[in-house]
Amino acid sequence: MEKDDLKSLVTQMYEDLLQNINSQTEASKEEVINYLKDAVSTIEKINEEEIDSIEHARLAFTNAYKVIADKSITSYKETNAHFEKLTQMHEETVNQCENVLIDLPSIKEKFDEIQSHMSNEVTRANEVITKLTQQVKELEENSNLDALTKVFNRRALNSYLGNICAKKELKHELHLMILDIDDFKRINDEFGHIAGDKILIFITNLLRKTLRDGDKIFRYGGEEFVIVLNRIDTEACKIIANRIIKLISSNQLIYRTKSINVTVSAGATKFRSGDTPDTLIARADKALYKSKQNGKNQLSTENEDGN
Ligand code: GH3
Ligand code: MG
Ligand code: MG
Repeated sequence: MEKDDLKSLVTQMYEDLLQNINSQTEASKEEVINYLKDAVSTIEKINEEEIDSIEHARLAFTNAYKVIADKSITSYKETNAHFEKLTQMHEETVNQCENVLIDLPSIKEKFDEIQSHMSNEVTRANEVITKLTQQVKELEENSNLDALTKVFNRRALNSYLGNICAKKELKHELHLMILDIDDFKRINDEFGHIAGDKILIFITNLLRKTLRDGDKIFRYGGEEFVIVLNRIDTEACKIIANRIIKLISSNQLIYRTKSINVTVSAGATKFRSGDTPDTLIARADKALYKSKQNGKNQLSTENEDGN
């Protein structure tokens, strides 16, 4: 279940509920909310300790969304059942009018009763939807995963680098690389924001396929990614970075019959003892700046030995 799917489901539910004014018992409303709370706590558990297992994190994230969606559907079905009851009440009232003299005041009273049931249900349904939407928002805010691309987000990067830099010394070599999509503003302007989003997903899928399990991918900003490469030397880091750059520039993305060419620039640096997350990122950023200055679609590095 993608975020957009979920949002449209929630919107659809909201619209359906408004149209099919319905009854929703207190118990099942509480049930929905509790279920959503469980989903949020699942997401909160995807923390630094589990950061090594992106598949696990992604699965838990997707499952939590599925839980919300399933519960939304169940709640909607219950709502429909209650609505049927209201319709029956309506019908019974009308049927009572047959074969007897119409007692207008008592009929009016019955319709007023149904009317008041209905408006109560609209209020309740609105409350459920408001809370549901809030839970989805919290789900995303508390997660370590980026909702669009499903790679780790900046919050996860901060905690991951924080842990690394807190160690007295690293037992293995570590390289950090920043990737920035070239001319992304122009691409958005030319092909639209949705095409831009698809490019972000396309690039993360490509990165996932290219990198090893131990490597970490983070969405650092809008069109910037940070990749942490463990247990490789600078030469290998350059080979990997150049492979990624070439793969991206040689793959075309077809969007609504138009083919879009995308390139990325990269900046990489090796971890030094005494580095903080800020110094490490600042060096990779400086290298990235060189790549942009030198014409984009390329890698630059920033290392002590000039490599
Ligand atoms: P440069 O080659 O120098 O990096 O230029 P650029 O256009 O890529 O960089 P700039 O910082 O000027 O613009 C970045 C653009 O990225 C602007 C913003 O609209 C777009 N962007 C950021 N986040 C998203 C997103 O989630 N989706 C889409 N479609 N666009 C995004
Ligand atoms: Mg940028
Ligand atoms: Mg850019």
